[in-house]
Order: sequence, then C-alpha cells, then structure tokens
Amino acid sequence: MDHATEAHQTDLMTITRFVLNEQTKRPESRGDFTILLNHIVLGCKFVCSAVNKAGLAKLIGLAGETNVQGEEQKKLDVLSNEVFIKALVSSGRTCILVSEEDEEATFVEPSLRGKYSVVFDPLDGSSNIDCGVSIGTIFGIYMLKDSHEPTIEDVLQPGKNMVAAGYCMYGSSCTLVLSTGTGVNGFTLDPSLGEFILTHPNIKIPKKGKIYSVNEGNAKNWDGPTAKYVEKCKFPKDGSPAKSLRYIGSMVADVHRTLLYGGTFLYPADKKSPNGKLRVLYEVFPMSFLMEQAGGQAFTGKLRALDLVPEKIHERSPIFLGSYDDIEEIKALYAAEEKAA
Ligand code: FDP
Repeated sequence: MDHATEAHQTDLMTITRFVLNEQTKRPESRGDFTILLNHIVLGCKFVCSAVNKAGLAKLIGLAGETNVQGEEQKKLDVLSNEVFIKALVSSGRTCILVSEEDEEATFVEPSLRGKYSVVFDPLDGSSNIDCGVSIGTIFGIYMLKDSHEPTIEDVLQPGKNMVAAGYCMYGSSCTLVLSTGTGVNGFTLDPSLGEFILTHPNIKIPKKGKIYSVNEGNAKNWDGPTAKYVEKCKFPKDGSPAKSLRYIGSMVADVHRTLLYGGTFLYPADKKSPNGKLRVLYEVFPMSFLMEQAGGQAFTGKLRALDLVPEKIHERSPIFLGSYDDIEEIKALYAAEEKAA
C-alpha cells in the first residue's frame, strides 16, 4: 500500500474490532474477553497519557513507598498500579490479580468476580522513567476453571496455560502488542482518535537475527554457556559477521525490538542472582508466550520457559528469548555443558 492510500485509509481495524472478529470465530465465546481487554486498553491509554505528561505534571519523583522487591516506587508506578487494579476489578471479568507492585495477590470480591486472572507489571523499566526512555506495561491472562473458590494455585500455573498475553510500550508512539494464542498482532495508538489501530498484523520474528541484547556489566558473574554465547556473538568463528549489541534496559523496549528485528534478549542467571532478575509471572511468561506465538523461542537455561511451574507469585527466572535459530544455539551450549558435567 502506498502512502497516499494509507493516509486516506478509512476502514480502520481498531483493537476492539479485531478482538470482536476473533470472538466470532469461537461460537462458545460470550464477549467476556473482549470486555476484559477493553478495560486493559483503557488502563494503557491512561498510563500512556500520564507518561507523556510526566514532566509537565511533575509526576516524576518518589512516592515515599517501597515495593516488594525493595525498590523505591516512583509516582508513576503507584499511579499505574492503581489505574490497572481499578480497571481490571471494574471490568467484572477478573478473579485474581497479581501485580509487580503488590506483595499479595488481590482477590476480587465475589459480586464483581469473573473467570479471568491477570498477572501484570503496570510500569516495567521504571529506572528509565526519569530520562524519558521507553517503558511499558506487561500482562498475561489465565482463565480459571472455577471462579467461585479461587486460590493462589490458580495463578501459579505454567505460562503455556495463559490464554493471552501482551505489552503496551510507551515510547515515541504507544504500541500495544497482543496474542490470544493465534499469532501476534501490534496496534498503535492514534492519539487523535484515542484508538489503537492494527499497524503490525501477524508479527513473525526473523528466524535468525543480527542483534544480541544483554546487560554486559554482569559478565564477570555469568555462567559458562552465557559467556560462550556472547563470545560467539562478538567473535564468530564460522566467518559470519559479528552481531550488534543493543541494550535499553527496559524489557518491553528490548523485547519489542527483538520481536521486530530478530536476535536475542537475555537476562541470564549470574553468581549474584542465581535466579536471574526478571519475574516469571508478569515478565518471563507473557514475553515468552509472545515470542513463541511469533515463531521464536524462550528458554530458561534448563527448560522451555512456558513449562516452568512457579511456586511463588514474585518468583524470578533466567530467560533467553528471541529468534528460533539463535535460541537453538543457546540451548546447544547449555546441553553441551550438562553433558560435560
Ligand atoms: P527496571 O529495573 O528498570 O524496572 O524488571 C525490571 C527491569 O527494569 C526490566 O524492564 C529490564 O529489562 C531490567 O530490569 C534491566 O535490568 P538491569 O538494569 O539489571 O540491566
């Protein structure tokens, strides 16, 4: 399609229209997921607007509270958490909510309960807030078998049981990437319409990439396979060109680039953090779900990431995700190490 055609495009595929279309393909569907998603979208629009206005509204600064991980919460984190909790509860479609910002899970009161559980990081990459670098919201959705007697076990499930996952990136544009288990689609917020429009249909990650993404400052504490992989990226012995390093330090932005351009994103274990840094339920699982749905892979150093069974809601795991062939290389390095042991 040329630019002139695009500029005059009048038949816009909004995210709501897209999800309603999907719904018609499932006769058993009663619209609950569409309603839940509308509330998530509202939360994303609100946070997008708050992030854009952060400097102006003097929202940047400390709120004087400390979150579960012992980090100081910024006002935007607090605000985003409140926005999502309220949006999700008021949807009437949720049962259990797990947020990065809250130590305990929220059990929705019976009169407002629905069949979905949502695990989310309302504002990921918070150390990037003050310098205006892209940050985002990450979410994963499980469907409960029985919403009458919900227990914490209902969210302590492997990522492969999620029914949907996505993220919204607050960057130079606001982009929402979503998978309901049938591929990955990206929507960009048109601020003049206040609508997310389908701009990246059926995203497929390149089979092999030219980029690796990792915090190399941790290199001295890495395990053997991670160190070998990064060495191979920089000094390939098979005559292929060296890979480029890109690291923003904001998972949503690093994963978004990996999804579109290919390559790998790693947050490995190291001697200081044997379980890595990233949280299983609301960072590792949703991003792994999207990667697999886009044709890539996600691996923990031991197993397929989506097969992990979390024991605690704020559990962490090492993660290697990205292009199919590149992750195969990493898996081979771990397999070789295990064989040698
Ligand atoms: P942040 O600490 O800024 O909130 O899990 C949080 C996260 O950012 C991810 O978004 C990001 O990928 C990672 O941590 C960055 O960690 P390092 O600073 O250790 O590289």
